[in-house]
Amino acid sequence: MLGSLLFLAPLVGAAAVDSNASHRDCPGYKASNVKKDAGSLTADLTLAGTPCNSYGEDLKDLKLLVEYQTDERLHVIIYDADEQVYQVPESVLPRVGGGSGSSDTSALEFDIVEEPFSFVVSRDEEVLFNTSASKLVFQSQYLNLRTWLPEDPYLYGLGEHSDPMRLPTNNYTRTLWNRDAYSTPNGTNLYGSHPVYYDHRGEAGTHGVLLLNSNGMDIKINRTKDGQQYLEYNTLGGVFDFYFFTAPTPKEASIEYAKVVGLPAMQSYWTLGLHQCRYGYRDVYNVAEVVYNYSQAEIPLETMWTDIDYMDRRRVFTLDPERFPLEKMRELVTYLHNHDQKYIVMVDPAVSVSNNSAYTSGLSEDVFLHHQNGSIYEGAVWPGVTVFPDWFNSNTQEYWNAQFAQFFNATSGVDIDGLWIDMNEASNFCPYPCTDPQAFAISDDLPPAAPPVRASSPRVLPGFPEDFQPAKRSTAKGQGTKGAKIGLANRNLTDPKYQIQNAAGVISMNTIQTDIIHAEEGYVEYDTHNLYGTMMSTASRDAMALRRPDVRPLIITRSTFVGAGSHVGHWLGDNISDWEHYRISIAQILAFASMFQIPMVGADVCGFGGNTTEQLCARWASLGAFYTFYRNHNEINDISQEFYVWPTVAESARKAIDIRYRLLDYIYTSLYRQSQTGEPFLQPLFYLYPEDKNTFANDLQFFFGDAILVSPVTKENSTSVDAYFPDDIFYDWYTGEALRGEGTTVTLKDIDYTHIPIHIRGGNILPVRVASAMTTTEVRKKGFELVIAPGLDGTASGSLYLDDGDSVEQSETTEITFQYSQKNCELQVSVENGSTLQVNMITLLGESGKKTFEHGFSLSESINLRI
Ligand code: MIG
Repeated sequence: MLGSLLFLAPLVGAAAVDSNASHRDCPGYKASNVKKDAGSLTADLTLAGTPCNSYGEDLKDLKLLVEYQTDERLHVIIYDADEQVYQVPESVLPRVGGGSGSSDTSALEFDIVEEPFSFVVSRDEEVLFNTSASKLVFQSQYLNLRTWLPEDPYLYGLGEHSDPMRLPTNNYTRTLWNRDAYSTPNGTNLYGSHPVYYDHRGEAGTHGVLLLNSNGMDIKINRTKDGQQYLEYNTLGGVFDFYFFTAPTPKEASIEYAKVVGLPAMQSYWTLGLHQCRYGYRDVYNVAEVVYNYSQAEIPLETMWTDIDYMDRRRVFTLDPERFPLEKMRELVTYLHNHDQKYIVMVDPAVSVSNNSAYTSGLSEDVFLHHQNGSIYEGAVWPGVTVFPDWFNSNTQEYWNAQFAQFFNATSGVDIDGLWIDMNEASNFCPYPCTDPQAFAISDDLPPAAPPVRASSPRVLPGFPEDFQPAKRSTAKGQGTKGAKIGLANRNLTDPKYQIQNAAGVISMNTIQTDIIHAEEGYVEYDTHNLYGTMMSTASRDAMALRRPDVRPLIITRSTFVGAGSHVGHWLGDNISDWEHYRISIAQILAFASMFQIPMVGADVCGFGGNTTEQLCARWASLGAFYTFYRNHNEINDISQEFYVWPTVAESARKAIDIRYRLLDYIYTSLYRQSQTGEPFLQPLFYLYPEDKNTFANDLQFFFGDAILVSPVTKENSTSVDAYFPDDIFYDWYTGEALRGEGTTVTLKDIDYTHIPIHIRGGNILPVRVASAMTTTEVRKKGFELVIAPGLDGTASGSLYLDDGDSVEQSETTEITFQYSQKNCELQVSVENGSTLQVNMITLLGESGKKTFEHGFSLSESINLRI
């Protein structure tokens, strides 16, 4: 198989370029013309000596702009005076203004040192960021900036990676360059780029630093020879576009981040149900059989998925006529819809050049990427030779819409309910320079392609001078245009001198060639590679929204960039069915959900690559029930791992789904809140106990909303877990038994393979459905049990948000808050607006066990109840 060959390829190119040697001799900059007013500061920066030109040419004239955007947020941008250097386009990440901040009232203070230029950001006299650690380097193909950090800091973020949640502080390099990263090895660059870190300083607060830059980069966290801690950016271009934000707690810091990158998209209620997928379902009957098996096993299945198997020789927007014929596909979808179930398929960005309408119409609309000589750029992916949509081309959205409208047509096509997009780093099997994709595709045994229809590219006239040759299609265009921020001209776009530690090798390796120039403005792939997946995400979301304008589209993407959560959700890609990946998935979902503001996230449950085991799959079935996005997915050629395959797995899944489904409204309410305010749903322990140092590096337990602590068993063959309980009161989900946390580790015992320890955190009131059901549609019809878990102070509170679960525009929503106080034994229910709430029972947890009041009542207005 082509895939496996590639994946075994040795990691090349983690070349040991010592970034510290050459550029330490660079002259740095001198600031002049410093102007301040209440809300901003500007200065000119001039190269302070002979250029060192270490990895490109030193730019002589820069500008500094500091904006006190709000009292919690500082924008600091260092850019070229000519504004030619590439900046992340506003169309991909709309910028926030501010205007309410001022240097007098700001929690953050900015101080400039003029020569050599450096700056300090501080909070209450405490230095947060101090760039005097080195002289600034701003070259045509290399930026370097180093900040001092306190000794052994608590740093988080900088995704996508599979390293511990708390980042290593010694000799750590986080490379960001989106990559098809089979097996998600730790220490390497993975599918997405999120150059934001959080620095948590306990009581003093938490701040975040976003470097809004999409160029390939190495971020290093290390110590100097004499032991001084630093963080250093080494990027292949772009500008220093920093957002510093601060808050008293990590949770509030995440909220501040959402203000910069956008609030996450709200998902429909059904998307929280169980999803089943695998690569390698051989035909539509096989898919139908899985749906049937789930119902026979009485394991609720909300959404069935199909991988690239459905395609005709793996060409997007086609159906395999024999194995997945249209008529049968439509029957399958109708069956699912009649049973309140959903269907999702995969779409890849690469379009096959074999004769098919997605290719021919894309050609005629000229939406594919071109080489600089005008010929269409070709790579090789699943269907053999492929071309790639250019998301910067303004025709591409319409092209994509049309493909979706036709292929996913409700009356004549495959009427999908959500979308899965893959391979959008973008992934290209054909190794750079990929001079003969056809030969590569054939040699690597890809499915035989029908004779390709080729784009006509301008024919070079041999022997004639350059100016006599046919016009090149994509000349440098916007490159080098003053004020355009599209990129400097005359850069080496495939082989820059500074080599980032891309685990795939050179930057063009197994992706779209980086010297490609995009349509219209003329952005180059070198600068915008990390945006490809996110641009495909928004284009796909818009195409899905056009098909069904009234409902929220679910899009799950593999590649992401800053701000992607406003449009899509993410799955963690090709993990392996082993315990290590099971464990690290927790750190990964926490980073995405809380720190990058992509709350709809999950790992392939039971593991993707390699054969899972009954025990691992049983444990993962229950851990996955506490991811936001809960999907079992498996690789082709691995043993089947649907939850019904083994008895203990089925049992574990049923039990965990029962809890998850009864909590659906709690989840939905929390996600709604995150979509409105940025307050994260999934959270690391330190988000809720920011002053308890024991929680700072804990990435094996987590909070599922504010009220539920999940403490999974993390080791093979173990039936116990050492779980940390902060100084607070917790109640066992199953028994109601109180556990007084004392800031110590408690060994929870006798946890069989079908069980996952869950505790309710004191101080919360949970609206729980009285029973689960086979679909989320049925769950929504059940009444509520209000579970009151008093905190140490004897009070508890909670909330419930209800709407129709699906519509973009809601006609009627209900918001209810609950308040309990032990002192007067009173539960207050405030119905802020909206419809009737059916309460069937109230459960009060306490030191002495649980009390249940079983009288049903319905509420349409606020009341006080004595209980
Ligand atoms: O090169 O579509 O991460 O979930 O099953 C592999 C086949 C392509 C990678 C995805 C995986 C999916 C697989 N895809």
